[in-house]
Formats: sequence, C-alpha cells, structure tokens
Amino acid sequence: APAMFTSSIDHVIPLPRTVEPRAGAGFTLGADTVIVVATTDDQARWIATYLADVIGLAAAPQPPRVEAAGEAIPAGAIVLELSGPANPSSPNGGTGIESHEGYEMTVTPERVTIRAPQPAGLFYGVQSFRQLLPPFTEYQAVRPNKARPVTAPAVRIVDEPRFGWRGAMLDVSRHFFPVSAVKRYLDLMSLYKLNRLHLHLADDQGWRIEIKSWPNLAAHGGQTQVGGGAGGFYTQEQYADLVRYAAERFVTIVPEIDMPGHTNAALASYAELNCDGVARPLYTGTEVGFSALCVDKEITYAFIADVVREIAALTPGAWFHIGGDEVKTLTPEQYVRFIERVQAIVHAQGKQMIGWDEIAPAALLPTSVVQHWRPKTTPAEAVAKGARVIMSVASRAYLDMKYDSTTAIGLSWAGLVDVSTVYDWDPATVADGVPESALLGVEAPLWSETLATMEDVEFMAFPRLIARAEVGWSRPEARDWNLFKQRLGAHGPRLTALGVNFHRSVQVPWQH
Ligand code: TNX
Repeated sequence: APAMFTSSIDHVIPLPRTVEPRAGAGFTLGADTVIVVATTDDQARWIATYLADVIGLAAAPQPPRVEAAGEAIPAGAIVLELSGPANPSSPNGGTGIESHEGYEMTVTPERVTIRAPQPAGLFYGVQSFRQLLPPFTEYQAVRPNKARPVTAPAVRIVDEPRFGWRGAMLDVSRHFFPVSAVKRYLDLMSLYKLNRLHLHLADDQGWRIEIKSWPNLAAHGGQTQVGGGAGGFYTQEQYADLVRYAAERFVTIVPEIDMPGHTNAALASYAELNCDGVARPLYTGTEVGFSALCVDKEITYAFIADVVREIAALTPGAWFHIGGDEVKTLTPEQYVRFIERVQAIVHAQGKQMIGWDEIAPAALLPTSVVQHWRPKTTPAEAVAKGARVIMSVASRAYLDMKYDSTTAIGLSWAGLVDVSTVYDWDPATVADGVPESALLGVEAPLWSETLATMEDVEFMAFPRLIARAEVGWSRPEARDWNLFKQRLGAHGPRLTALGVNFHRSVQVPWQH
C-alpha cells in the first residue's frame, strides 16, 4: 500500500472543544470527491466553493464538484449541513453547541459530514477539515506526484469558541498596506478562526480612507507615511470591497478613526480643524502625543459627524472605534467632554463605540467597549461602570513587539514578546474585577511604525497570531504551552506552503 500522508488530529489549531479519534482508515480525497451542500443557504454554497478552491488542486486534476443534495448522498462526499438555529434550549443534535460559530464534524472512510447551526460554524468546520489534510494541500498548484493519497484521519470533532471577539488589528496608517495585502491577512486569519479585523485607518502619519465630504483628508493626508514613502488610501469602493471580502470569511471589519490625538494627518489637510487656524505639515516620524483636534471648536464635531456617518454607512458591523489614546495636550475635563460628545455622534449613527482604555473616565453607554492595552493600568473601573472589555494588553498581545533581542524590526516598549508570552496566560485572570463575563474577547494589534512591507507584517504576526487565536477560541483548562508548541511546530510546513514569511521562533520545534 502507498504511504499515507495525513495530518494528525492533534494538530488542529485552535484546539477544538472535543476531539474523538476513530479507529481505522480516514477519508481520502480523489477524483470522485464531491462537495454536497445539504441546504439552499447561499453562504453555505459559497463555503462549499471556497472549500473546493482550498483543497482542489491537491485532490485531483480538477477541484471537487459542488452539488446540491439529491436523493442519495454519493460515496466519497464532503457534506455541509445546516442543522437549525443555535438555541441553548434545544442542543443541536445532542452536541450541546450553543454558539452560532460552533460546528460538528465527522470523518469516516465513506464521507465527511460538517454540520453547524449557522453558516459561520460551517466555515469553521471547513477550516478544521483543511487542517486535517496534509500541509502540502495548501500549495496553490497542481501536485505533480499523485501517488500519495491526500487523507484526513477518522475523527469526530465538536467545537465552539470561548469568546465571540477574536480579533486582529492592522495599522495601515503608519505604513499603508494595499487592498491585496489586507485580503491576504484576512485569508490567513480565517485559517485560525479569527473573526474581527480592526483597521487603524487614521493617525498622525496618514489618513487612509476616502471621505467624500472632506476630500483632502485622503487626497492630502493620505499621501505619505513613516519614512516619507508614498502612502495611499482606500477609496470608498475599495473599503466596501474589503468589508465584503471579510464578511464572506465571517470577519467583521471594525474601522478606527483615532481622535482627538493621533490626528496630524487631518490637521494637515484642513486648516480650520486647528485651534490657530493654521494647517500642520505632514508628518513622517514616529513620535506620539503631539497632535489634537481643536475640541472647543464646533466645526470639529461637524467634521467628526461627517466622517462617522460616511464610514458607518459603508460598515455593516456594529462597531466604530474612536481611538482616544495618548492625548497629551488636553486637560482631563476637555478630554472627557470630547469623548462623551463623540460617543453620542457614534451612537446616533447606530454604532457601538469602542475606545482605547483611556476613555474609561468618560460616562460610557452600556454598549460602549473599552480596549485594554496599557500594561500598568486595569480596566476594572470601566467594568464596574458596566463597560465590556476587549483584552489587548500590550505585554501579551502586541504583535509589533520584538520576539527577542535579535528581532530586526519591531518595538520593545512593552517588553519582548515571544510566542509563549502570547500563549501562556488567561485573559480572564489579568486583572482583579475583570472576570470572563466582562470580556468580549481578545485582539492582537499590529502597529506598523517599523513594518514597511507585507513580508514584515507576516514576520511579526506569524506565528504569534496563531497563538493568540487559540487563546481566543479554546478552553483555558485544555491549553498547555508544551503541547501547543508541538502542534504549532507542525504548522510550519503549512505556513511554508501558503508562502507565509513566518518567524522561526527558537521556542517552537518546527517540522520540515
Ligand atoms: C501605543 S496602543 C499606541 C500606538 C503605537 C503603539 C506602538 C495605542 C493605543 N497607542 O500609537 O503605535 O503603542 O506599540
């Protein structure tokens, strides 16, 4: 018999809730493999096509056919099935799945069945199935040697996430990254079941989204970046395309316009936003804290209302991030008044406000969210007032920190952050008074002062974003660094096949 090349069921990341190995042979992809969509749901059909694309060329000369369910399910089928709405009082088929992102998957020699209450769960089941296949499946080329069968091991997985917010943040302001790069980031996030992409769209060094009522923001404020390079911005059509691409992958885009600080690009684009009425020069350095909108001028709020309205109209997700960090030129009273006015503007556009943890002293609406980032502070005060928290504490979550003292790019103000530092902690025990129930979830920010290319982005994000994905998805009592580093090591060849410029951290026993 030919040697079987299969991936181990232990290698699925994030670690599923339950994994039961089944005795005997697994499921082998072949020329007769067909993907059957046992529902008329459009998203489920899209997911089937996506799966065919991902596994297609490795399986056979042609990607598997996608079919609607007929009288009988053919042999050798991968079946995608929606099993009714997520409802805690009627456990789905006895699986106990409560999350709309949960799924159940059974792999036998005859067929693969992925069943979920909602399309998001089907998508995540597909990601787990993908990881059961050998890493070379990820090469987007026809495989020259078909002698080795592509096989997934026999298993039953029942899975759902711990947190509903499993985010990544990309700073496209300090350096601009084009639409194609953001799509690539979304593709890689999907493999590890992340579901929020927070885009840091404006900072001192660049305004990165077209605003039709204030066209100079992008046209002038978007034309440079750190180091003096050309910068750039997304047109509204491009941003809408990103939102759509993300939504197909069950990722919600969270737009951030940082204010009142981090606003030099806006202050350079419109003289009237400055208290002295004089436009600032464009900025290409990396200092923080020097810029602020003129919080006592009415035009500032008209400006913000226009910006929030235009971006909110393009953003189906529930959230608008207003930044609010590192303001060094206003009094505490000016700052709090500003945040409360902006919160009302965001609310009036039907969005929930998110801000960095500095916003905590403001009177927050129950829907507002605090993103905790400063290691020396605690979000307990905001939680006591009813706010919910996204956990991004820099010393554990910042993907722009150097891995170790030899890392050529990145910063180190929050310490060195190697893979184990990202993995080996529990977001629900970071701070007294911030229990799991106060957490929306976790997010890993990637600031781009020192990252000029997508290769740089990948080097800092991988493999740490993968560790972060497991922190957000898997149960804390089942997580173990010593096991994780082995499982992560097995993803080396998969990342290589995907062309990811990942950092070969010495903490991880990488497979070849
Ligand atoms: C702090 S995190 C900042 C950013 C920097 C980052 C660099 C936060 C809310 N503000 O402006 O890019 O540190 O690590």
